[in-house]
Amino acid sequence: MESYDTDDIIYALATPWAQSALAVIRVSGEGCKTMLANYFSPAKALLQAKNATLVHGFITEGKDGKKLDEVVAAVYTAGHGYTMEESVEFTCHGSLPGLQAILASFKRIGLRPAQGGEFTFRAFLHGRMDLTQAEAVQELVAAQSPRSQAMALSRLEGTLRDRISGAKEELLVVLASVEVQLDYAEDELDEFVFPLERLRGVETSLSLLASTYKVGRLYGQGARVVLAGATNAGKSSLFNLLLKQQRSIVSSVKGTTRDYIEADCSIEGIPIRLYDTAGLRESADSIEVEGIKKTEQLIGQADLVVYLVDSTDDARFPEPDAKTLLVYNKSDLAKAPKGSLSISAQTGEGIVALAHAMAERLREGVQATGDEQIIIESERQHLLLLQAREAIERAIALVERDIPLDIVAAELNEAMQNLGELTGEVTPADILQKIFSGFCVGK
Ligand SMILES: Nc1nc2c(ncn2[C@@H]2O[C@H](COP(=O)(O)OP(=O)(O)O)[C@@H](O)[C@H]2O)c(=O)[nH]1
Ligand SMILES: [Mg+2]
Repeated sequence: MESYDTDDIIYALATPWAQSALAVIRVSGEGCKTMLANYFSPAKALLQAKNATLVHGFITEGKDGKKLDEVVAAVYTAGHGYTMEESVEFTCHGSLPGLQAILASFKRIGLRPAQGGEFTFRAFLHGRMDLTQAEAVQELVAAQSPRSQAMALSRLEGTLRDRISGAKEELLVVLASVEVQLDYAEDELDEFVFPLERLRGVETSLSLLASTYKVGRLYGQGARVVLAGATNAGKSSLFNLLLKQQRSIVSSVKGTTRDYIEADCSIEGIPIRLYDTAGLRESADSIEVEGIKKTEQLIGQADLVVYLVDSTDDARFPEPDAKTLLVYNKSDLAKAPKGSLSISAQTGEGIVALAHAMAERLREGVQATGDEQIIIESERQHLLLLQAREAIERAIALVERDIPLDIVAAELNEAMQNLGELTGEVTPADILQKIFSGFCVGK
């Protein structure tokens, strides 16, 4: 992947490549208004447009040239708009031939097609947002559940950025007092009292934030749920029933019944990837053996296994572990043991309770803490929060053991470094590139 250039004019279709009523093409970079005015009618209207104004007109192939589309251009001058660069956003008709002609024309006149994440990268570079907000843009676009969409929107507004800034300020106060102490010989100052409570406050705040990762991940990235059990237990019936009942937002079914089938749905707001697997039983059939191997692999990677038992059969089944939900099927034919989860994949009896039990099991131990509205879902952020917290814990331990202050200061600086990486102030260029180039619209 090439590294981003930041002083040329870039363009991209910001909406999906598909027939639609409207489509948006973005252009950003110094001088783009003047450049585009040569291919716009009325040219003067675009040239003279003030910041954040709309201009109605036509994109053309050149002065007096062929009209390519009738559009509305939203114009931003430097220091404004999404990228904080001079930029124009064309709302065009969502006609594929029309869009193709415009995009080809923009390329021909020397604009550069933007790479993934490049507009947001420029927005970040120009101080429009910090790294947590830039990441929130991608998380917002990619959100699979209303809850994760709301959490991303809150981070985009800067709630996470502000929380981290607050922690950094506190840390800085502690560091400053330590450094003053280090700058003067001990006997020159009154007895130094380390601001331990202040440091513990920062530690608590970072701990709380890090602990929200489990919730954020559950609602953001969702969970893998595997339907397992003997052949004929009713796995495929349950699979179909769950998909129908839970109104899958996206449903991508692939694979074969011999292997496994997967589909996406949502249960109580948790995005679920559901797997229907081959029956777990002894077999000599080589294709089936392969299927069973796959099933075992899927179970290994699952967040939750719904193990179906045929109530009409006294089949053996595994001792349920923490991630296995034992469910008795065919309640219409036979009674399940008392107190067990019992359903009929045929009549639908007990399915709502099962879906709830699945959601409850997935949420176990991942409840958000009280008023904590800021929830993180990025593994990168989680890791840096943990590292910062650990450095602070080490600093606290050193202070408690009366270890010299310069060693304490080194740990505090380490924590500052971690938090600076989190918000993007001191994030290495290659990591930035990796983060932004992972951004994309649609799939
Ligand atoms: N009566 C009854 N039959 C069921 C129920 N669930 C599944 N079946 C039947 O059991 C057979 C095996 O079901 P299937 O879903 O293919 O099981 P799988 O092999 O585990 O995928 C089919 O004939 C289903 O119609 C149920 O709850 N009640
Ligand atoms: Mg089946």
